[in-house]
Amino acid sequence: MKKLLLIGRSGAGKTSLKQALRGDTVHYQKTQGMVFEDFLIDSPGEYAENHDLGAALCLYSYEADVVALLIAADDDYSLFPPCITCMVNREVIGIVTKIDKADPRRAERWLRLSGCQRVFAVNSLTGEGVPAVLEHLQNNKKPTKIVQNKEK
Ligand SMILES: Nc1nc2c(ncn2[C@@H]2O[C@H](COP(=O)(O)OP(=O)(O)OP(=O)(O)O)[C@@H](O)[C@H]2O)c(=O)[nH]1
Ligand SMILES: [Mg+2]
Repeated sequence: MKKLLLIGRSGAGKTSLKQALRGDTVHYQKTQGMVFEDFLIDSPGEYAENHDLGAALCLYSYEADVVALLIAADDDYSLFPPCITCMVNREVIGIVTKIDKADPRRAERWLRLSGCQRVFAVNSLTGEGVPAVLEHLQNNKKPTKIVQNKEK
């Protein structure tokens, strides 16, 4: 299973998605610091909302195989600037959360503008869309190792 780092503003639904991905009961729990559990790394929304802490997220991405940028379907704005995915050297996927609350297409467009080529849509409360994220983490092959030619 590839390790996933969840990034998004406070209330975007990162912890709820983490709980749904782990098969736990989804319940509200404010994230107070970086949380490492199994194949998931959960971050507090404040990291994405604060410029200096945002830089720390780039460093945490080294702990992950895949980075997920989350935007809720009913969010009024996106925190993520265009083409931001190049700031990390990991695969970056987009995840639209709370698809039960609004049309997910606007959030999906923001995520694509930020550089996410693959965008998932989930409702963590019902589990809709969650298996597709799990499948992506299972199926995704690890990057090919660069093997240097041995000198003769
Ligand atoms: N309707 C609906 N509500 C959701 C969904 N996902 C999360 N929520 C609710 O959104 C609120 C915030 O969710 P969290 O998962 O705590 O958000 P977070 O991104 O972890 O927030 P921080 O820990 O503050 O960074 C909670 O009340 C959740 O129940 C969803 O898919 N649908
Ligand atoms: Mg949280």
